[in-house]
Formats: sequence, C-alpha cells, structure tokens
Amino acid sequence: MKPRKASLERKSKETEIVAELNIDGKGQTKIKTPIGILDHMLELFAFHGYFDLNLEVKKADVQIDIHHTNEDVGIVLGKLFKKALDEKQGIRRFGYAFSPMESTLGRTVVDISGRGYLTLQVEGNVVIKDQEGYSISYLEHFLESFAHGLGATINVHISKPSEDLHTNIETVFKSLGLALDQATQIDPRREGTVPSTKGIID
Ligand SMILES: [Mn+2]
Repeated sequence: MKPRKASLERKSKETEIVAELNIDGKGQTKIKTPIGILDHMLELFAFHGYFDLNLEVKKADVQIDIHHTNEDVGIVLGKLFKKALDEKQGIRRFGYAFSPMESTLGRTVVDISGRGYLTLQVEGNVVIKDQEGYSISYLEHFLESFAHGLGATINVHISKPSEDLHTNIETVFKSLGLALDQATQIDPRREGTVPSTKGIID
C-alpha cells in the first residue's frame, strides 16, 4: 500500500495555513494556531486517531475575530484527509465512537461518502458558557468546514452537556478522532476496491 500522506498550503486574503498529515501515524502532532483551545483539541483528535498531524497558521486576521481562522483550519484539515485518502480504496468508510468525560458523553458517527454534511445536536437546554474565545457555534462551524473539506457526513451528539465548554468539546474531538480512525482503516476484504455500490466516492 502506498503511504497515505498529504500536505497542503492554503493562502487566502484572510489566512495562510500549512499542514501535513500521515493517516497511518502514531498520533504525533505539531499544531500552532492562534486559537489555543483548538490546538489542544486537534492534539487530542490526532492522538486518539493515530494521525500524525503538523499544522501551522502562518497568518490570520484574528484582529477581526477567530471566525476565518477557525473555518479555514477546518477546511484545510478536511482537504488533507481527502487528499491522503485519494480514491478511498479499501477503506471501511464508516466509523462511530463515544467518548465520556465526567457525566458528558460525546458521540460521533462518520461516513466518508463524498457528501459533506454535518449535524451537531446538543441534548437538553443547558447554557454552555463561551470560553477561551470559543463557543459551541464555533465548534459547529469548524466541524461543518471539516465535513465539507473531507466530503463526509458527520453526525455528532452531546449527551448530558456540561456548562463547561471545554468538557463538551473534548468529548467531541476525542470521539471524532476515534471514529475517523475506524472509517479510514483498511478492510482487507475490500482490498483495492472502493467501498461504494457506485464504484466511486468523489
Ligand atoms: Mn482538556
């Protein structure tokens, strides 16, 4: 099997990002964005997914706010996976995982279907405080950008959400890493073929 690696450089008027990924890695990371909580979450995600990920935001218009940076990191990460998976031969395609933290439970279901779609559902009506400049709506936008960049349907659910944003988000990024690790694994029964009745995933 050829190495499932990719690198990307994305420059826009708003941000400049360089990144490289090895899907079959050891979970080693070097992440540098201006959003501290996102660095922490991307480290957890890659560690639990056994992805080697280097990502650096070289330029960002954070003097406005973190909106563009948060979105563009999501896009780049999604595109990196898409590029490294190439024609997606032999992959399991589906993955799902749960991650508990105290009483909160994050669940992520992934289908690398070619269609970018995100659903994020937070159970109940707990008021989750914004923290470290981040919020649930930034999380949602990040995941949406990632789903579109990758071409995956991603369904995320947070049960018994905490008032603490960090806890909620951490269960999401850990379960996303675990689910994506499963979905990107090679199933020897599919060897050399694309896991779709259509014959392609584009
Ligand atoms: Mn943490």
